[in-house]
Formats: sequence, C-alpha cells, structure tokens
Amino acid sequence: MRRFLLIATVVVLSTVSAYAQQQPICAPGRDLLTVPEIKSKNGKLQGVVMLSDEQRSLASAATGSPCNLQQLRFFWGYSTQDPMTPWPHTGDILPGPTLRAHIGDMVEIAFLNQVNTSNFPNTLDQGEQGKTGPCDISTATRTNNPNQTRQIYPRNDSYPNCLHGSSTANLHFHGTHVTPSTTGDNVLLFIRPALRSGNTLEPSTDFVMQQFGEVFKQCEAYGSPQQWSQLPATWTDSQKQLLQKYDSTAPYKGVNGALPADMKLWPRNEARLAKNQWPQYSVGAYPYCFKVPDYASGQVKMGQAPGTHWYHAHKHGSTALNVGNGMTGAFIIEGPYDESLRNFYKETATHHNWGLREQVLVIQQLETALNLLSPTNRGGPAPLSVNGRLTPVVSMKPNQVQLWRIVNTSSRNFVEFDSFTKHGQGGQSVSWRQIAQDGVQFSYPNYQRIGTVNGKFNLATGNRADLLVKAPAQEGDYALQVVQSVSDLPTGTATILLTVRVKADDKKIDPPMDFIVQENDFPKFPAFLADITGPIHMKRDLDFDTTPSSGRSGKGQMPLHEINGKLFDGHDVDQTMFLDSTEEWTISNRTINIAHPFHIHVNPFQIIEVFQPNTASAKDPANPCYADPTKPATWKPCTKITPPYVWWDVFAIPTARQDALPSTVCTELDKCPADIKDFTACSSGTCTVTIPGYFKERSRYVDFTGQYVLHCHILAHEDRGMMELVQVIPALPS
Ligand SMILES: [Cu+2]
Repeated sequence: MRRFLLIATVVVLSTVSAYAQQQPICAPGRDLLTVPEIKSKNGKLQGVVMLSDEQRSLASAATGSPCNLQQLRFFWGYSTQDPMTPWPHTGDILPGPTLRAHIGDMVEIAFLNQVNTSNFPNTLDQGEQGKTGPCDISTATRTNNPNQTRQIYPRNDSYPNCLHGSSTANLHFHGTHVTPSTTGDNVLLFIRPALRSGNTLEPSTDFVMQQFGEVFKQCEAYGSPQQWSQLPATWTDSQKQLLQKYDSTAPYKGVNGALPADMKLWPRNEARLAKNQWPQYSVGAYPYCFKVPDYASGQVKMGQAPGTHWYHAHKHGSTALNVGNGMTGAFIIEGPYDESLRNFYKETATHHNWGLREQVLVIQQLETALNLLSPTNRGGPAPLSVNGRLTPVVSMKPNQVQLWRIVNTSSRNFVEFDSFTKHGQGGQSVSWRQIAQDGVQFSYPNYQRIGTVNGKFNLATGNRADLLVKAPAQEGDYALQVVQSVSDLPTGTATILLTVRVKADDKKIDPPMDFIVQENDFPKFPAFLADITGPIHMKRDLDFDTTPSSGRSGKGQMPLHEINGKLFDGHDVDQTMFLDSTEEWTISNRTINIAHPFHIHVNPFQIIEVFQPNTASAKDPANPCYADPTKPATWKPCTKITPPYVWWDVFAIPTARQDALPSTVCTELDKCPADIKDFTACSSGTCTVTIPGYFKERSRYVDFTGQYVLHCHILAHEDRGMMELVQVIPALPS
C-alpha cells in the first residue's frame, strides 16, 4: 500500500507541476488550505519527509503581484502507517506535512534529500566550490541572463558564516525536549542530496526505506543509537561508498572530480568515527528516531510540553534560504492539554453541534531573495502567507469557538496580532484569547492576565501561540490585521494576514460556544512546568550585537552579527552546562533597530525580567521609569514580572537605544565616566551612549547531554554567525 501511494503521489507531482509551470498561482483570498498530516498511531509517528525541488508560484510583494514561477526546494511527505490524502501538488508553495504525535511516542522520520543539484548550479557547499570560493560568489550569474552579474552575498562574510550550501539540509524539531545527539534533534548534520544519474537516485527510496525499517526497529527496542556502528552495516557501508563516490566526482571550480583532499567529506566522517563520535555527513537520507518523553513515565526530570511545535531545515549557512523557500512545518504534540480542551468543547445532548475544530496555521515568508536563481524577488520584504496562501479565508460558524495553533515560521519578520475588523451596529467581531506560548500552555493565572480578550501579542520568528478564537453571531467577513516588524515594540501600518468568513449552515451551534472562564475547565497545569526554583548554579551574560558597518566590518560593508564579540566557528564550544543544573542568563542586545530573537534548543526557559529602553516611559526624562544614559543603574525595568512565569523557547531581545551625551558629560571617550565607557562611542566631539535592551531567563539543563546550539532566529543572522555551540555534560558526583 505504501509503495503504491508513493508511486501515485509522484505521478501527481509530475503532472501538476507541468500545469503549474504554465500558470503561476498567487491569488490572495482563496480558502485556507489544510496541510496534510502525518499522525502517530500505536505510539509511533512513522513517515517520510521528502526534500524535493520544483517550479512553484511565488508572490513578491504584499499585494501578491507580481507572481512568478521560481525553482524552490520544498518538503512534502506521507505517513508510512496510514495512507494520507495525496500531497496537494497545486503549484502553490505550502509547508511540509504537519506532524502529529502524542507525548510518550516514538518519532521515526525517514528524511530524504532528493534535491536535483543541477537546478541550483550556483549553490555552493563545503565540498563543492563551484566557480569561485565557498562564500565569495559576487560574480554569480542570473540564470535568465548569464551575462548579467550582481552581488548577492555580503563580501566580508567568511566561511562558515556565509550563505552557502543550500541543497544540503537536515531537520530541527523546534520545541521538542529530546536528545540533541545522533538520530535526535541533531542540527550538526549535513545531509547532502542523493547522487543522481539521469532518473536514478543513489540511495534509492526503496533501499532507504528498507534500511531505515531496521534502524527504527532497533531504536524502538534500545532507544536512539549512541554509536554509528549500531546502525545496520548495509546502511553504513553504503553511506561510506556514496560519500567516497561524491568525493571523487563532485565539481570543484567547474571541474568534476577535482575536489582537494581537505575538502572531501568521507575523511571527515572517518576522523570522527575514529574518535567514537557520530559522523556529520550523509548522502540522500537520514533516519530521525527519538522518543518524546512523557513526564508521567518517571524516567525524565522534565517532560515534553504537549503543544504547538514545529520543524525546519537548520543546516548552518542555508537555514535562511531553506526556510524562505518554505522548508518548515508544524509539529503538534498532543497530550492532556488538548484532550482537556476537546473534552470541554465536545458535542453533547445539550450542546448541539459543538466540538473543537482546530486550525493549524503555519505563517511563512516565502522568498528566494537569497537564492541565486531568483532575479525577480528582490526589493522589499516578502509577503506573509498562511499554509502557503496569501490572505486565506478561514471558515467559522456563528458562535463557534475554534482552537488555532499558530506558528511563525518566517525567516525574518515578527507578526503582531492586532485586531479583527468590526461589523454591524454593535461592532461585532471575531475575538481571541491566548492559551499557550511556544507550545507550552499558560497556567490559569497567566490565562487571566495575559490571555485576555483580544490581548495583542507579537510573534517573533519561531514563536508560537495557541488561541481560542470565537466567531460572533453575525455573519460576515472579518479581516485579521497584523503588524510586521523586527522589533519588540512594533510600529507601522497593519496588513491583513487572513480573513475569517462567518457563515451559518443547517447545523446551528446551540447554545453559543464561549471562552473558558472557570479555572476547573482550563487545562490543568502539569507539575513539571512549575516555576523554576532552588539554587541557581550559574549565571551567564550573552551579548548580541550587530557590529556597525563603519566598525570592524569595514566601511560600506554589511554588518557582522555576533554573540559576545564572536562569530560561530562550527567546532569550539561556547557554553558548557552541567546536566541537572539550573542557570540564570542575562541576554542583552546592543543593536538599536533589531530585536534579535534568542533561541536555544532542547530546554525551554522562563522569562523573569525584561528591559525595553525604547518604551515611552523609559525615554521620558520626566518619567520615574526614565533610563538615564549617564546612569547605568537606571538601565533596568521599572515594573517587575511576577510569577508564575511564562515558558518560551524564542524571546526577542529588546532593541537598544542610542542617546547623545551632553557635551558637559564628555566629548571624547577617554574623558567619559568609567561606568558608561563600555557603552559609549565618540566621534567629532560628540559621544553617544548605547543602552542595551535585555531579558533574564532561567532554565534547567536536564535529561539530555550532548552538543547543540543557541542562536538568533532571524535566520540570515544565524547563517552569518550569530550562533553559539553549547554542550551539556554530566556533572561530577558530589
Ligand atoms: Cu539577529
């Protein structure tokens, strides 16, 4: 059955893409598309996530016009347990399949990279230098006009912190509390496309599926493997062979098979294997296999929060472009949280036509701006889409409450939910209450104080929000207005993200559904999500900064994006935490116009303090909350966050503020007061102080040792070096 489905889907793919090539489709206002799901069954989420490429319709402006066909890489997939609806190859771009598991489940995803590299000839890789260096491709050509050249990548970037290697990928399971090692949430992998000769792929899909069947069986019995040698020898031998084949045939500076010895991939794997380390390079496919921990099992210190999570490509150097192409998807993890909601809203003899309708809404900012094949999509931010469509229409019935799971998977922009338009004499409209942040439900007190009716919230890239959304009694179209920014304090004109069409049918909802208002009806808050207390073992400071273009980057160059004055280097560990320790980090931002969204994998954190130097009160000298540029003691919030605290896994670091100092304070750096010197820059007799924005978070490093990353979730910043390698190691017995 599975093989039949696969063949059927491939046929659909080729037929429809031929159609799509003739007619680009970007029309706004079409019905919301429900992304097909891969659902777990009998405790296992088993499926294929495929990376392919195709000509797809892409809008380049907020109006949806012009609409062009672009060669894009994209995810699609299918369940290997249950036949799912054939993949909708409509020429639209849409997210990858929604994954839906339950806490305690095994996740077994066969990831196949079948990108046709000949469609992306200027995309370079570590081992595949193309015609110039791995970063410096300022003379790259447009495919539609080979004689015209343009500069695309900032010239002062250097490997590995440059945009490169975008046909190599991997998967990050954002929001999961699972092992970061081996076959888990491992973003240190480089999974190259399958080798291609005509229509033949190596490894073939059939071979991969057969081999991974064995891998997954072992994983179920013994957990994620610890050593490469635990995988079937047939698989590891074939990977060795394919990497060696790649090494001896890959193009280097336009010549096939000329790869220098130090750029070959198999020797890198070999070196790691010799040290009993997990190798990083694969060809064509990778078996992701891990358990989603259930706190109730008693085997973990922290459970997986049931909620709205997601997955995306996370290969350093191509994360921004891959996510811009649309390589993201929702990952719903179910548990007592949603079971409780469904139970509250279920249909009964007295609650006619109730039932909790769920909408999974994947916001994307689809673009090929960083793609060398994209001559037409430059200039201005790419528009936001929801499940691949511009301003789609979500259907609701009068008086209906739905559960919306919203994921901001755009590579750059924040999305602030502002309001729905109103209709009629009473000004009726759609309303919402937020019930979860970043896949972690609110405690009831936070539902009351943060999840207020139509309470505005700002989703930085990577953030999620779950909402209860209530339709009014009155039929009509209600447009959801959002504000896009890269700021913790968004300003600017609202745009329409989607429209809710409220329309009655013969199944009247009676009595009207409403928000939950009783504590007993709200999902019970799991014990493992209680506030972090107890001794703080370690405090750290992380400083995110964009070195200005007149500084280190050199005049007229693109700025460098650094953490603690350093770019990611791919191997040095920047932070080491002990297993089971509790830490408090102060994370600050010296950039004045961008609120870099801080993200760390594996363990979520609680925000306990936030300082925004750019609020009206912090800027007003007459206000008691004034942040005085000459008094660092005033650079702190004047309102405290009170517990219980909210859990996050991405938090935008508030933007910094720059104030000129009066000449009475100082006119050259050497004469400035000692306590502000580190924050001051002087030029031509005027000194300017930068007041950093910051937040404090607490986190526990529990259940999993291993190496993983923290980074800015504006993905072009991450690719260009705003990332750190961290590790959790076992503590010595005390
Ligand atoms: Cu950033």
